[in-house]
Amino acid sequence: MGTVAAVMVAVVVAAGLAWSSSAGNVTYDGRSLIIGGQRKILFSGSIHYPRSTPEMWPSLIQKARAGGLDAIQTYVFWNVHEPLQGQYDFAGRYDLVRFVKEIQAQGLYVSLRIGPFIESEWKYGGLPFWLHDVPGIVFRSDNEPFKFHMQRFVSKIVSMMKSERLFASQGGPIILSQIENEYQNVEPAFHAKGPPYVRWAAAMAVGLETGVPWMMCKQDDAPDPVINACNGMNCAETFKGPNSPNKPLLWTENWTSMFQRFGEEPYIRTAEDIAFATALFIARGGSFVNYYMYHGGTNFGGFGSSYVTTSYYDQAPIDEYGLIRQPKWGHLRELHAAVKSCSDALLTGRHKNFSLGQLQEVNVFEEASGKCAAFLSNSDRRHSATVQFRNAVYELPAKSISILPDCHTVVFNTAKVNSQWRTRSNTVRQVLDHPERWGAFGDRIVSMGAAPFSATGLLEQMTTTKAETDYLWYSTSYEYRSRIGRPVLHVYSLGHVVHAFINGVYAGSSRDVPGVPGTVLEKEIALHQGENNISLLSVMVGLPDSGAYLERRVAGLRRVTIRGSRNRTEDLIRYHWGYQRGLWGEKLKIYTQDGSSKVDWMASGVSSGRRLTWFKTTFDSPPGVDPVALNLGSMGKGEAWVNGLSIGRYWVSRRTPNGRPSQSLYHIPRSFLEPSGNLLVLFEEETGNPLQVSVDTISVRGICGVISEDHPPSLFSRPPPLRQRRPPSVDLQCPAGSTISAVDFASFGTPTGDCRSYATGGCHVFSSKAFVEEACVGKEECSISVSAEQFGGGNPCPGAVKSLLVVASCG
Ligand SMILES: *[C@@H]1O[C@H](CO)[C@@H](O)[C@H](O)[C@H]1NC(C)=O
Ligand SMILES: *[C@@H]1O[C@H](CO)[C@@H](O)[C@H](O)[C@H]1NC(C)=O
Ligand SMILES: *[C@@H]1O[C@H](CO)[C@@H](O)[C@H](O)[C@H]1NC(C)=O
Ligand SMILES: *[C@@H]1O[C@H](CO)[C@@H](O)[C@H](O)[C@H]1NC(C)=O
Ligand SMILES: CC(=O)N[C@H]1CO[C@H](CO)[C@@H](O)[C@@H]1O
Repeated sequence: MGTVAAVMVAVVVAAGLAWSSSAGNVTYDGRSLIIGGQRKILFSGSIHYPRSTPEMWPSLIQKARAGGLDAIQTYVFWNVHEPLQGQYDFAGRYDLVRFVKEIQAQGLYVSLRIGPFIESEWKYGGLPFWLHDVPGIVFRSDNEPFKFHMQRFVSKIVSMMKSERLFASQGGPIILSQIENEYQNVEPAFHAKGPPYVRWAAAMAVGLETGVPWMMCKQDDAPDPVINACNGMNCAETFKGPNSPNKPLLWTENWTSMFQRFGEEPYIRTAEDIAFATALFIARGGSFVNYYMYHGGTNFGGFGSSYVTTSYYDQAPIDEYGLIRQPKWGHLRELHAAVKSCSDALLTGRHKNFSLGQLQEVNVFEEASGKCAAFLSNSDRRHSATVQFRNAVYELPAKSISILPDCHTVVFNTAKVNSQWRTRSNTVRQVLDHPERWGAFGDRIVSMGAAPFSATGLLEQMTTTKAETDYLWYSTSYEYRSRIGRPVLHVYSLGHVVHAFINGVYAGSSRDVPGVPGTVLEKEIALHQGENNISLLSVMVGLPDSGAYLERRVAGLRRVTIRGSRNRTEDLIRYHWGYQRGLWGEKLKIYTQDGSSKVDWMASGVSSGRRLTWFKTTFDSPPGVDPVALNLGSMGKGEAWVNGLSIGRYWVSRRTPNGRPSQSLYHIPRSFLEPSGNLLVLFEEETGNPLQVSVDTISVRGICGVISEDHPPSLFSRPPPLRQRRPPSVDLQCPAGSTISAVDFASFGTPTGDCRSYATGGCHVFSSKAFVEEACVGKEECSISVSAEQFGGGNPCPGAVKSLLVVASCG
């Protein structure tokens, strides 16, 4: 075995974080970005300003900084800034300058991905919908109208940043900007109009003279001097590399998880897997890694793209609520510190790699002075490996990389998680179960005669609503004659959901089937002889956000027929249809204080089970500072507002293959709340029951640590394990304001499993639990060394490598 931690290399935790105000002109070479004349290895994380609140920004950025990040990356969201052509909004959650300055205040850099096409699981990929109606426009191609508006917006953002002196060349924090986004994916569809657009976009951006480099991600032929960067899960393995030896290896999106659609389970990417991919990228010469997302946040309002849940990348190192997600956050923090301790060798040393076995490799960075850093990697996904490197023997767990900042001492292995684990839980603070405190208002079922406008045929939904609402009513009048037999209504829609009403009475709904475009409603209906009102509500769950020719996408009803049981089919496509954009309640803004007084709310309607009903109540803020969420587990599908602010779409009735809702808890930022009397309004499309809705708080209740005797000591344990041999320790810490209230499990010996599932093993010191209770209960944090002396001396199982596993609760 290599000398484990006999000499700990001084881990310059602070140096990695402190921003030596040396912002300055940014250039690059084949090794890295060069900021103010200095080469840098940079860790960056995506945080999107409209997906949180200005009140949350300082703490999110502070947690990112404490996690060892050097930079925050964000897209710029065109459609929130210019909702109507020429009318700009940079206030509140959309205050980009404030966000950038907040990052600057905390000493971090900014990577600004202007796009302005951003995808990002965001409505229309970030493009404002009015662009769709610009005559002759073809998005993202060599098309004058598109280029005109793109240049206008990009120039506006650049000049805004310049006038606030935010580019590094002006002493500000922005070190990198991005133009376009993953264009290569769609470029072939534009044929001859693709390549000139790429060249134009690059030249246009470079011409704005920001003094910092531009990059394009997923664009292998990014024109000089624009840097081509990689997005994906495993850039070390899949990326062909920069298209010039003078460009550095940058990774703009290393996915920490995956966004989630309604109907899907969360995607869990382990801390070990992310750390492996990142370490391999650095080992192979990478110099900039951005985690996508570092904090995902919330798709407030209707801004999530098709089917995307309101909660965005909750599995990131900082969760939706702004709480640190462990062990992901802590494991990456250790990785960053370990890599930073190799910075000199990485940036100035000669890079060589050798094979150490069939699936084992070492990457060495060695300076003439003798300074040396090494990354030992084992790509075998199943088996650990024993390798020899410079006269020492190292054990590498399956799919792992060990980092040796002095080419000798292992300070970090990507598969060995030393960070504490945490379990988040929700506590019900108030169930809104008093029927007398609720009011209900049934929205109008729009019949042809009541529709504000009409047209022949079925209109395209997005063009008709201007994408300002999810809802479009289609209604017509149908003359039924019983000789066609029992009627079956057939509706084919490219919207996401359809609700059908016949003569004002609910008749049925449809939603899409995963993997099949469009939704089909087929339902036997009851019709009167003679005239009948057919009212169909087409609902979109977000706009598309990707693909070529986005401007040509269509949605809404495409075909409506009534088929008689005697096989006569009547096509309603050519009928005269009445239309209403949005819901009556939306038009009155009844989710606001003012708007809510415009309708009569019925106390008795709360449990009527009527579809398309608005519900209203008030609630008090839970005391304390824990994040707040609305538990909508008893509802079906719709949208929720608190004090007039949309907290997003909900869709609880859409179950995952395991029968669970994809999302039941919906974040209410504390800044949306008053101490008491908060107006809560729900629009429910189905038959959800508001009397079981609760106001919950979210906190970390469970903590757990596990570590084995032969693990390198934590790079962050206190006091720091510098230059002295200390046994590794389990470090437990409850969130501020709470203490360790109970030890639920503790075993020193050979416990099996990890914090997800565990049991005592063949060797177990019986007093483990009592000992840990003594050391930890009542304290905010505690640290227990993994050594036999600590547990009463003696050696309970000679020869075995022992470990300590502790599971505790915070309260
Ligand atoms: C960047 O370079 C320009 C011209 O070379 C120079 O005027 C400016 O002072 C530099 N900025 C910084 C922050 O060093
Ligand atoms: C050296 O690294 C390159 C990629 O960076 C890789 O393709 C090659 O297999 C490595 N060589 C060895 C011997 O591991
Ligand atoms: C259809 O709707 C109109 C109002 O738009 C109403 O006057 C008429 O009675 C309705 N017909 C039926 C059969 O319900
Ligand atoms: C309607 O057509 C289907 C097949 O197209 C046939 O199976 C069915 O018997 C027909 N029904 C009547 C009432 O003619
Ligand atoms: C959703 C998606 O595109 N995932 C891809 C991310 O990248 C990895 C490899 O880099 C692919 O395997 C995934 O399919």
